[in-house]
Amino acid sequence: MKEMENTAIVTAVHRDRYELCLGAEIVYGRLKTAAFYNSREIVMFPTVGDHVEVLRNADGDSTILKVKERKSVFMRLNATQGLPDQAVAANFDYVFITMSLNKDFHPSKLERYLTVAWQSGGTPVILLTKSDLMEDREQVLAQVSTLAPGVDVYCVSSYTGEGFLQLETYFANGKTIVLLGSSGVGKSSFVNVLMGTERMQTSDIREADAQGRHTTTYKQMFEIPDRIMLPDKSVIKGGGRIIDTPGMRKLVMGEGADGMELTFEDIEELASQCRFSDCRHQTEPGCAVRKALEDGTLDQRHWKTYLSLQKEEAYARARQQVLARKMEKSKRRR
Ligand SMILES: Nc1nc2c(ncn2[C@@H]2O[C@H](COP(=O)(O)OP(=O)(O)O)[C@@H](O)[C@H]2O)c(=O)[nH]1
Ligand SMILES: [Mg+2]
Ligand SMILES: [Zn+2]
Repeated sequence: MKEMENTAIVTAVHRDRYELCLGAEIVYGRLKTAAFYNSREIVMFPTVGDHVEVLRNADGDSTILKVKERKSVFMRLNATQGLPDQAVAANFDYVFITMSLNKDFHPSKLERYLTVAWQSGGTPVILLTKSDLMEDREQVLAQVSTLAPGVDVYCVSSYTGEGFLQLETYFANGKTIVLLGSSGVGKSSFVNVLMGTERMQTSDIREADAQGRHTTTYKQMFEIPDRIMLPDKSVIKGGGRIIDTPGMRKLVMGEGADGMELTFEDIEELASQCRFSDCRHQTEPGCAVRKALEDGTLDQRHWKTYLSLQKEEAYARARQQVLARKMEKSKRRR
């Protein structure tokens, strides 16, 4: 038996077994028990996109020793109190926020996705899907560009191939895209066009499943081929990787206010004009936010989204502090 230490990328997670891309090979790995389960410290468990240190085993499953530091990540709230939140996807460069224009488009949803995307460490890009069903897109496009200044927006259709050519710039070796969006907006169909085959199940198939089985927990990273053939048989340049995941609903707002600031620049700007620097925008005199709400220059709905996201952020920070304290304690016990 020959063993070697290497760095691999996690491409899929199946219960306790991890699919790993090691150089040009696909191998499988399991977690080293002593490093992950018997550790007194809080450890990061691998997720799709993670770079991990592995002990390569030529005869069977390799051993995952450690998760390397992440450059970007989406976290999901852990239902069990006191346990760390779970990573959903990691190390992506672009976050494709997907919303289908026929049913799914809501300004507050877009603001929430944008905030989560900015905080993740990736760069948001907006994909308005199912453009073949869309009759009047001008109004929505105008709304999107006000809500997301400086963010690139594309209308795409996986049925006709519209919009894919403009996305060529994001398909590049060494770059990874993650899809963010509600179920049913066409994420898996999008991946299937890039891959040229039905790599991900789409909801058509799921609905046809007589047993009503749920395959929705499936997440995977794919290598995008160098050349992509669109439904109209035209060919565009591909490259890089894409992560499709169905579990992007309960994403947690991370620590730090960067994402909030970028999505709610207008509110931060107003708040800086309040008479008191610690104004809570309630009953304080000289409050610029309340004035703007009263005269209509600040949209009520936009303000409400901001408030609810801010609460979550405070919550995330409190959680983080509890975990940090726990970690400190466990270190001192050693
Ligand atoms: N008209 C139209 N329907 C689409 C398009 N992309 C996906 N769909 C349909 O939308 C449904 C959900 O697609 P799916 O890819 O499973 O969405 P996901 O849940 O985001 O992965 C399926 O019935 C698809 O056939 C598109 O570009 N145009
Ligand atoms: Mg899907
Ligand atoms: Zn104020």
